[in-house]
Amino acid sequence: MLNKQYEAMEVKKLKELQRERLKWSLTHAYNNVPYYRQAFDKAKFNPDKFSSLDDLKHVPFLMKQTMRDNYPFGLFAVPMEKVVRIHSSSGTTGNATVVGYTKNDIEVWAEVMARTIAAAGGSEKDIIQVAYGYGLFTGGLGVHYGAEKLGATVIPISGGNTERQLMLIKDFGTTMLACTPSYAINMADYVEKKMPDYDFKKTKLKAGIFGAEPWTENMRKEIESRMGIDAYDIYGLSEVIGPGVSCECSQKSGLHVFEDHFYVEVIDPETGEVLPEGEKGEIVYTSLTKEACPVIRYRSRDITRIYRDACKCGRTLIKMEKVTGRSDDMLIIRGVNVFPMQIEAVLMEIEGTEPHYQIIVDRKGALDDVEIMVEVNEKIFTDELGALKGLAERIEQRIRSALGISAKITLVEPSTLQRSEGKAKRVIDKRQL
Ligand code: DLL
Repeated sequence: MLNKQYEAMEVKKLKELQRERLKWSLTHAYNNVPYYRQAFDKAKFNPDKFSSLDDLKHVPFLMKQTMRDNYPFGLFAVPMEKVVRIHSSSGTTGNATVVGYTKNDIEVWAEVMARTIAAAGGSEKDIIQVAYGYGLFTGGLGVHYGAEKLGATVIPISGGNTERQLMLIKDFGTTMLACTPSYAINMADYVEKKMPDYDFKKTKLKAGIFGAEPWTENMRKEIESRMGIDAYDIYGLSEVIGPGVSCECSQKSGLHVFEDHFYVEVIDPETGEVLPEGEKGEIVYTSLTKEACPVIRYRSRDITRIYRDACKCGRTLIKMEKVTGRSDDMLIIRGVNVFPMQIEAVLMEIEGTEPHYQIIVDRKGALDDVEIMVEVNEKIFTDELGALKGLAERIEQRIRSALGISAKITLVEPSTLQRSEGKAKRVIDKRQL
């Protein structure tokens, strides 16, 4: 553990620290950002009177739309001369939002990312290949600064150029890989198809820190066995800081939230009601130390639950469950709520399918129509037609019984679907609702 003082703080003390920092953050936002001043006034919330964590429930939520309405710098709480960096979200759902960082914000970000890498077993002895994209996306530079702060050696290769990635892993003795889980699978596929002499197990690669998109336990198993490494989930969002909001530890069961910098609540996405710990809902973030772009009760749309357990790693920080979907990428198909991850989980359990799929939703007349394109492995594909048909039927049945929807399954040859070097695009929704 990199920073025992905060990561293993006694919970009572931690809550007291959060209360103090929250008061500062609320006041800072109120005094410096017109949006917060108006929103707090309207809700009759006076930050001077804030006294317990529980009071936060009276504060209005910050919606993504408000961030967009204030494009580009309308929610900044410091003058531009204090802002040393700008990032922007990848805009998976609509327009990108813009965030800024002061020197101190960058320092905090490096700290939480250094802790993240350490939680995955990293230290100054490691050589970390950063294959997240560099640029406005927070993945590349986020991991980069964290790795340098830890004292590790950074290979800032950014995303793409798979053959070169693989070559550097071998030649530079990379020990840790940082990229999206879908890109990790993409690398493993590349080796299988194009580099028969390459063997991950003969390289020094021992671990990966994967995130920026949802991925299942089965996908973890697949990455771990094909690359011969330990795969850790890391999570974050640009609006809150970037990667470095939460991460898995050696236990790989839930992601510890860096609660000394971020306060989390889970709410019912329909009513906005705060849910008790352990219940599933939408996670909401409040920054405790951020200077340039404080976020107060930011509705992330990510669905998870939070809980505190006695983790064997020694951290006392609250955990969040792996994020398996967003309330805004939930598909409603003929009235049934479906998350792409549920489809992935079914596919990964069926022998012969590959973790590459695309869900195409369309409307035929008045009804939703779903087609799932699934890649199958070479062996199945070269078998006789009957085997393919049987497989498609099995997938159809499993999807029907697990999710309650009927979908047309189209099996396609290996390597047909477009590969991603960053976040994978799983859903094409052609419905004009
Ligand atoms: O994706 C930050 C990041 C970079 C995280 C590298 C981890 C590694 P955004 O582009 O703003 O920021 O997208 C944030 O991506 O609200 C989630 O819906 C999703 N997401 C991020 N990490 C995970 C994860 C970065 N580990 C949005 N599991 C978030 C599931 C994730 N979803």
